[in-house]
Amino acid sequence: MRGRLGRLTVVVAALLASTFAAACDTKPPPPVLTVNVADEEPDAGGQVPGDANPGDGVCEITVGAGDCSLRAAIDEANASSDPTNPTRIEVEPGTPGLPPAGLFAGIEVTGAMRIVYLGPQPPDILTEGVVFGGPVHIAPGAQLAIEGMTIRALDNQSTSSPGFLVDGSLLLVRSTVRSETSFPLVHVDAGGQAVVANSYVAGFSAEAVQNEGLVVLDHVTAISYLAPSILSTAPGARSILRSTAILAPGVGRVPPGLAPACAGEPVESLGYNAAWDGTCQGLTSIGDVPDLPGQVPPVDTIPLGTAGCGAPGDVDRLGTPRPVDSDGDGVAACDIGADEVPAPA
Ligand SMILES: [Ca+2]
Ligand SMILES: [Ca+2]
Ligand SMILES: [Ca+2]
Repeated sequence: MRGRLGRLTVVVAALLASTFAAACDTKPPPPVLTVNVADEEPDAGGQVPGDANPGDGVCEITVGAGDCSLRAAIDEANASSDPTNPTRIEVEPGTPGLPPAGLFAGIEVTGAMRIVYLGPQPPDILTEGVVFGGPVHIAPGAQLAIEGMTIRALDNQSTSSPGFLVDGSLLLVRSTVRSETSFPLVHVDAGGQAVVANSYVAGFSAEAVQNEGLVVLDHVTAISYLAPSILSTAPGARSILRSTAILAPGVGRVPPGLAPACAGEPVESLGYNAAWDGTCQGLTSIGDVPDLPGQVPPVDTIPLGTAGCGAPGDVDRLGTPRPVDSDGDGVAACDIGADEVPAPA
């Protein structure tokens, strides 16, 4: 058991290192594209205006105007990014239409980029956030990181695809991402990988995460409403979980549903995971709660210094430093899932 956990820890450490590499390496700063206008609504053909001249290092829909939408920034990054130093796309709070009304149709990611929302997440995640009107496809070899964003994946076109279709690499950090479709929120193909950390992922009437490749969930809260399962793992795929909660709907404002937590192959646990109904095989490591009574994860179950709790930069979905003394017993410890429960008043 210790050897298997050791190897898993190395895998997760390597994947998470890529998450935070920008803060501690000696590379030159990445190119930065700043989004300053909202995306326009798709035309009748589902097309949204993009970058006027991809590859010139400038993000603008109109030559000389500097009007940089998120769509245009992605176009420019696709054409000019360096996979060893991904382009940073900054979305500032107050950008017209972002959030809540930013909307764009299907996106093809072929470069390497990190989209960062610089403001706080909107308070109402059920009605606010950036709207993706179609699938985001991450091509083989491409990298998409998303940090601090609230995203709704809507099925408002003739979409018949997951919110994120991952053949390359997807990284979600401190984000809130949910589907309003009958397709999985995140589908990882064989050869693709997704790392989700300190984030909330919700499927609607399909899986939150449908895994045929490699998936790492670290401090994630995953739910689906009415789905075959919340997390499915195909034969040959690997789902590695740490400090993650797979919950029945009915938590907070989410309406009740019946989605089983897991389907398919057993998950691989690095400890401190919780699932609501006992369907997640493999939750046998320290701190795992495979059949969660009451469907609400217990708080303060991850001791300081364990499983990354309290490590430098350890913050929850909303940016609150961990750990918090969530049960008021005088000892701060980390909670399972995306959010650190505030200290009792
Ligand atoms: Ca350009
Ligand atoms: Ca405590
Ligand atoms: Ca806590």
